[in-house]
Amino acid sequence: MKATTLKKALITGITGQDGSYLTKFLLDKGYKVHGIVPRGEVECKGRLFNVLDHPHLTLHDGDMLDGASLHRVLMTVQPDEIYNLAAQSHVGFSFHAPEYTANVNGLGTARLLEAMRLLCPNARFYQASSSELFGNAPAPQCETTNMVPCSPYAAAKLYAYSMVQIARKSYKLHASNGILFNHESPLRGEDFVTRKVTKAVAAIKVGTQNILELGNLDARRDWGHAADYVRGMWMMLQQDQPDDYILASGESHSVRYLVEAAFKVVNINITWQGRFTEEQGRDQKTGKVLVRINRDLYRPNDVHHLCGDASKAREVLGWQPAVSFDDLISEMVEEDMRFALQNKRAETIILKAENAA
Ligand code: NAP
Ligand code: F7E
Repeated sequence: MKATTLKKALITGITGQDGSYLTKFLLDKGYKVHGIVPRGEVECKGRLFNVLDHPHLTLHDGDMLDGASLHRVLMTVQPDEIYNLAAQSHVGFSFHAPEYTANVNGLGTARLLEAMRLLCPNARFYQASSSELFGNAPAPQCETTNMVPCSPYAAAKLYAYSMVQIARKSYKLHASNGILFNHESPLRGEDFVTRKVTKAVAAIKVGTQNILELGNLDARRDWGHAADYVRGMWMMLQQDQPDDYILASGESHSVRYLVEAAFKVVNINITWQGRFTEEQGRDQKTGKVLVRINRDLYRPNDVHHLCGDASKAREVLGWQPAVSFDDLISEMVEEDMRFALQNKRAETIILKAENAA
């Protein structure tokens, strides 16, 4: 019987939200998955907890800031597909660390593309591009919309996006940009607004937090589920020709609406009073203030309205999202409720033990 060789995928940013969903997706498809982990830090692997022992998963030390480490990994693995998900991915933080963000997100991509060109030019390359590239270009945004970055994060991602197109045109590399609109999940980092909200809603419901502080409530985003979006990444690399595609739900909501939707999952109705930085969200039943504005959480420059048109991905790839906004928020709140109850139980046990001592 002829032995079949499994395809090899290499993922940078494997310990992030998308990295963990993509790893599970590719392992289920029968791939051998290799991941690059900066600093080899064990505690960063938390999101991979349910696949860490999988025989087809291998982690390698490597850093987007260190070209030699990327060369070493590519030489060892010789991947068929490369998914470049590694980034300093927080837009707000990029205003505090513009140089670092440019180095990881921008130059890091150039380093990886150059390593691929030299060591495995027949591999296929996916670049995690972002709807932030469009800045405040009018919605809906599609692949031909003007890109006007509003943050150091977006500027660095625009450089990476361009380097992918340059590699494709100059060296005929199979390199594609996925221009992904916001996608979330229970594994979303706690500094991003959806997870910050769902975590706070759960903690407020179980009584371990009193209030949720936010910045710009008027910003509108097109939020989908990470599981749908990693499927789209893979679909792009299965095409004969490389290209750039938007993945989006086509629906947008304000941060204010997100807050209302999340509290509704735990049967709290929020009513709003006051304007601008004086605005407050109260529990309709008790009148208690549960949400207030913190000026420090505003960004020096924000993107007001992102809403994507994913017609090209629908028509060419046959991609469409399966999870609705309401189901996404319910899943996130329910998962955070489980954590919040666990934490509360643990705190009660510790308190009882301390009192008994
Ligand atoms: P994430 O959770 O922040 O994950 C980022 C990953 O990059 C982490 O594993 C992180 O590892 C790794 N990383 C950071 N600096 C690195 C370095 N110097 N070398 C190697 N790895 C490094 O982000 P995500 O939400 O999964 O997003 C994945 C990618 O898609 C990112 O490039 C992001 O910019 C882009 N994107 C995300 C969205 C979205 O809505 N989620 C939308 C569009 C585009 P450590 O945690 O150990 O530092
Ligand atoms: O902010 C507003 C904030 O940080 C969304 C990244 O994955 O998606 C993500 O970037 C909106 C912004 O995501 C708070 O001002 C209000 O208008 O959740 P976010 P993001 O900036 O859209 C894109 C597509 C990426 O590529 C990025 O990698 O919410 N907002 N109050 C707040 N945001 C945060 N984080 N915290 C607040 O307290």
